[in-house]
Amino acid sequence: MMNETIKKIHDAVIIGDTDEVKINISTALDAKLESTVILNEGMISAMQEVGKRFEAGEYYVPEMLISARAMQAGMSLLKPYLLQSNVQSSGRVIIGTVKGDLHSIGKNLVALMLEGAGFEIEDLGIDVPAEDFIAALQRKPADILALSALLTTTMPAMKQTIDAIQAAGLRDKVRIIVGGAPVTEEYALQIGADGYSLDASRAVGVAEALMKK
Ligand code: B1M
Repeated sequence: MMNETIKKIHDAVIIGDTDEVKINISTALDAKLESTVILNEGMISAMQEVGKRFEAGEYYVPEMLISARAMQAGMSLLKPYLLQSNVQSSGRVIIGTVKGDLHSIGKNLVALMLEGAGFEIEDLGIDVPAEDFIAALQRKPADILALSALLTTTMPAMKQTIDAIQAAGLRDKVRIIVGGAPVTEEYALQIGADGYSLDASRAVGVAEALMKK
C-alpha cells in the first residue's frame, strides 16, 4: 500500500496543488523516505494518471500544465537528494526536447540523473531545432547528444536532427541517445541513434556504456 505522505504528494500533483506537493515532499524527506520512491511513486505515477484523465477528456491542456508545474516544483526540492555528491565528470552531454515538442519534465529528469552520475550537462531546453543542436556542438563539442520527444508527431524531428548532424559533418564526433514515452529501441535503431533508454535512470547506464566505446 502507498505510504500516506506519498499518497498526498501523488494526489496533489494530480490536482496541481504546488504548495501541498512541496509541504509533503519536505515531510517525506524529513521522514527519510527515499527520494527515488517520492519521485516514482509520488510524482511520475501521478503524471501518468494526469495523462489518462487527458485521454478520457476529463482534463484539458491547462490542467496538464498546472500538474506539470506542481511536479517541477517538487523536482526542484528533490534535486539535491537525487544528485549524488563527489562524482567525477564522466563526460559532456548536450540535451534538449526536439523541435515542435514542449514537454520538459522527462528531459529534465534525464538531465538530472546524468548530472547526478557526474556528466556535465548543457540543457538547450524544449522545442529545439536541429540547427540549435548543431550550433551547440560547434560551440563546445560534447560526448553525447540526448534527444527527448513525447509526441508521436515530434518523433520525426529526432530523425531530422540526426540527419542534419550528419549533413553538418558532426555525426562521427558525437554519440546520440534518444528517448521519451513514444520512442522505442526499434525506432532509435531505425533513425541511426547510438542508444535508447526507456527512462531517466536507465539513460545513465546507456550514456556510461557509450562513453566506454
Ligand atoms: Co502533453 N501529451 N501534450 N502536455 N502530456 C502527453 C505526452 C500525452 C501522452 C497525453 C495523453 O494523451 N495521454 C499526449 C501525447 C500523445 C502522443 O503523441 N502519443 C500529449 C498531448 C497530445 C499533448 C498536446 C498535443 C495536447 C494538445 O495541445 N491538444 C500538447 C502538445 C504540445 C507540444 O509539445 N507541442 C501537450 C501539451 C502538454 C503540456 C504543455 C500541457 C504539458 C507539458 C508541460 C511540461 O512538460 N512542462 C503536458 C503534459 C504534462 C503531459 C503528460 C500528462 C505528462 C508528461 C510528463 O511530464 N510525464 C503526458 C501524459 C503521459 O506521459 N502519460 C502528456 C512525466 C515524465 C517524468 O515522464 O516525460 O514520459 P516522461 O519522461 C520519462 C520517459 O519518457 C523517459 O524518461 C522519463 C522518466 O524516466 N524519457 C527519456 C524522456 N525523455 C527521454 C530522453 C532519453 C531517455 C529517456 O534519452 C535522451
